[in-house]
Amino acid sequence: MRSLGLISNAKSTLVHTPAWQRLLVHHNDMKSVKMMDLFSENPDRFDQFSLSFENMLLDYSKNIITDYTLDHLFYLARKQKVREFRDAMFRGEKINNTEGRAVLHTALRNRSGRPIMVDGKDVMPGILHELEKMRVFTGKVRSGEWKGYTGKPITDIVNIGIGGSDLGPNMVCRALTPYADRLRVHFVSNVDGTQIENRLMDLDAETTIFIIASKTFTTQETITNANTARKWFLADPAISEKDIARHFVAISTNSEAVEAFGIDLSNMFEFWDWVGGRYSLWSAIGLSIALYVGMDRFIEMLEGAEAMDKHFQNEPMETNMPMILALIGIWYGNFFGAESSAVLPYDHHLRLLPAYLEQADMESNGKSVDRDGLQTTYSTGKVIWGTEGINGQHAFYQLLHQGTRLIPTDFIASVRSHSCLKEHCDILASNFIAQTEALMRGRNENETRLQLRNAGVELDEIEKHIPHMTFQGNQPSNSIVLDQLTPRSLGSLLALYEHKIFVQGAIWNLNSYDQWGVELGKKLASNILNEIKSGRTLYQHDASTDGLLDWFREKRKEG
Ligand code: G6Q
Repeated sequence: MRSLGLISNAKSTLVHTPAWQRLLVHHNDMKSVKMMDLFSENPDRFDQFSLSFENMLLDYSKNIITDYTLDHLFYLARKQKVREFRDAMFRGEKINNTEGRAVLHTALRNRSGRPIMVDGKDVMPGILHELEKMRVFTGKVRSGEWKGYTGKPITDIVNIGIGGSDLGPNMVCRALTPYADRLRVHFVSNVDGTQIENRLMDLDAETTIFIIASKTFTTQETITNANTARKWFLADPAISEKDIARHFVAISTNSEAVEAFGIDLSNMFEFWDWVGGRYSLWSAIGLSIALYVGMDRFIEMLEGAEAMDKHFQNEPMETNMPMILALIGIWYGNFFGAESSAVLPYDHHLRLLPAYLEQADMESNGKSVDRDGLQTTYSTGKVIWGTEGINGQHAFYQLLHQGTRLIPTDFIASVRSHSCLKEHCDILASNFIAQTEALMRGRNENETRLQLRNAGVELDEIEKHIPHMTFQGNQPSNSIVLDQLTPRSLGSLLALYEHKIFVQGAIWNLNSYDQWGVELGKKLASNILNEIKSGRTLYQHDASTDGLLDWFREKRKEG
């Protein structure tokens, strides 16, 4: 295993390797190639550059790639020992080298009974125990057997968490809404009091359970919101501290802090330091999901993810979906200079997926020092962004079609919608397919001229319009098509992206599982909080920071 490096300011030599250099040369040959020409030359291009996994299709033919491109990328992956590194992760080796931790979200969905060892101990019994505890608890709450302090069954669940303890469960609950049957589930993450105030306004303390989801149980936003929820709950004089046990549960790795907060340890669901926050929805952090759709559905989601894990482990690179997606991303980011990549789900239920993937990808691979402590001299994680595709069409797609940047896109859709409005489904599907076609085809001058002529536009007007109405095209996209969005297919889709992120991190030789970059802001915020509360300047800042602080203090004084 690669170890923690000791050299500072030294640079990675990745870009000087023959594998990288080959790709640079190949890029020179490919940079002016038009995808439309590649399709004209090869009628089998779709078959050649598409893959299926269970009922999922990945069409990656609308990319500026040939067989040679992939060969060069596979060579890079072999040289970077991606497969060896993958196997080390699945074995439970401590590949999170800066924190000395294993990375085992895959163990959370290991349904095979195979032991997985960390520090000489099999982690599977603990995982199965927590899953069973989740089954019992969710069964009781969902059936109405679990009663609130006045004896009424529970109707509402509020998950209080942030980042990895919020984005995953929130996104999955929205994605699986068609499977929800009994309970309403809400998410509070922001320390902006408006969010929790608005949420509590509609809730009844008698029938609400709060899940305090925090791996560390020290996160300021979560603990502040949890305290506010507890105060709100205890506001009624008829409620006593002992009633907390029926209305507050915790999910954490930190039992002391949970107990200190006043939550009975029998109401605590455990997970482990080898589960990264942004990879934790498969653990008890997914409790809100299991309450919402039931434990059987939650397990189906784990099984879908496990199936993708096996695919990732066992398929050769040439037919390995996460590998292919990752390598195509490297091709654009490192050789074409693409700075961002858009995720565009054509499925209303997947509307939170872009936000979830922003964290999963950018917190994992937004790094400029490699795992050996060497400065990267190449671009790493791209900016990931997006929204529901169909809404985006009426907002930012202009830039995708006619802007100055290359922005590779992932289009995601389901063949069978959960909506029974057929007309809507057909329109959605046609837009999904048409957009990838339009991005690739573009429209040349002659086509534009013809269209304007057919529309009866005057000749001199036509020439004025042409520069504005031609599209260069050649904008690449991947299309991922699910048969239907189910717990299983969602599990596979999310694992696909997790492994894509893993492969890219391995190629760039990053530790994708730490997040030191988020620490400094937290530390400085704590200093400034002291200064806001005390009204005194306690730390040295720059003029801008001092100016902002004074502005806040003065304006607050003014009332
Ligand atoms: C995820 C990050 C981060 C984390 C939150 C919440 O990988 O570490 O998003 O999940 O900061 O942390 P806690 O769960 O400890 O409250």
